[in-house]
Amino acid sequence: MGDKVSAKQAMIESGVPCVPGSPEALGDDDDKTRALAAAIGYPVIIKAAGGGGGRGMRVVDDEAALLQSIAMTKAEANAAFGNAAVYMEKYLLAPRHIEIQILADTHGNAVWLGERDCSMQRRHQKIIEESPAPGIDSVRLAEVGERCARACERMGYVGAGTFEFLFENGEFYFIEMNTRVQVEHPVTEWITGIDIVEMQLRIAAGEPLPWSQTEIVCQGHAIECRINAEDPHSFKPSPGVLREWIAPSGPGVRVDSHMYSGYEIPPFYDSLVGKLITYGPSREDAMARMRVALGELVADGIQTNVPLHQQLMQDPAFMEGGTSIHYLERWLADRV
Ligand code: MV4
Repeated sequence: MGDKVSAKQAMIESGVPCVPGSPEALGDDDDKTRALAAAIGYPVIIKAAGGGGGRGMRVVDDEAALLQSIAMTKAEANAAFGNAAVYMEKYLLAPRHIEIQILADTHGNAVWLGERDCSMQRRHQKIIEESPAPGIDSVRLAEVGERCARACERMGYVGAGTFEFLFENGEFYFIEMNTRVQVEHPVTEWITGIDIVEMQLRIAAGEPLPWSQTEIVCQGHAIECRINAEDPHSFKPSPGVLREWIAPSGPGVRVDSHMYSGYEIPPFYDSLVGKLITYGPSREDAMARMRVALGELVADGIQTNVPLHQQLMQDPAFMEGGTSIHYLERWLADRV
């Protein structure tokens, strides 16, 4: 099938914890569908099997809205993905988005490289990611990480991959797998000392993974702020000539960007123009370095979201750690 329903089935078989829901795509038996939703408990969410990244989903609050919501999601899914199949899950109200990085070689071995907290997002665009995820029990995390690595071995997965979870009340719920290197991979590189892109190339060349799981050690804390060329209030893209660009640098600071003074940001792409990553022995150290680095960054001639990052790095809830996937949108709505 190659869709999210079969991905979820594979995870259940490998003992990766999933959101309670329909074991298969929803069928035409309305009584069965209603009974399923009642058993899961409202609110439920209807998701397109061929969807992803937040498209093709609908939350259903009660039975009165169930069948019509399913019909609408199916019609949208068919139009958008050419696949009308939908499935049902319990809707988690305020989860965090935690993901686990894995590497798998062509010799049947896989390891997991810790987790990332990517909860700070707006409209399914992440803006801050960090590793480790604040306040998560390391024993439970290791159990889930092990299951992800074993799932890769069972599936014959090769390369870098990410298991996405929702995390609520101390439990992990698998939602999707990303079969690629992701924007936020630098935070994992920093705390593990492993170059993920180098490893993709070595894996593709047929080399075996050079370490066993016990040799993978996560140390310190890394935070990434995505630098977007956009109005920090309206989020309207801000392309144009970057008159002056000064990237911060120094111990515990990494900048991944193609920017230079005089560069013209074209209007055709998304607004991500750089990634600012800081590292420290503790989360507080990484945040302190991020505050200094954000203050040193110069991007004249265009607007960026640096002021937004500066506010968030001083926000009490972010500083405490553990904010949900809804935090940023609510924070923006309350902002003056
Ligand atoms: C959910 C959910 C709550 N409960 N599934 C959104 C994108 C897609 N990857 C899955 N998504 C969600 N699935 C259940 N059962 C809430 C979301 C969700 C979300 C997830 C991760 C990051 C940001 C999000 C923003 C809104 C909703």
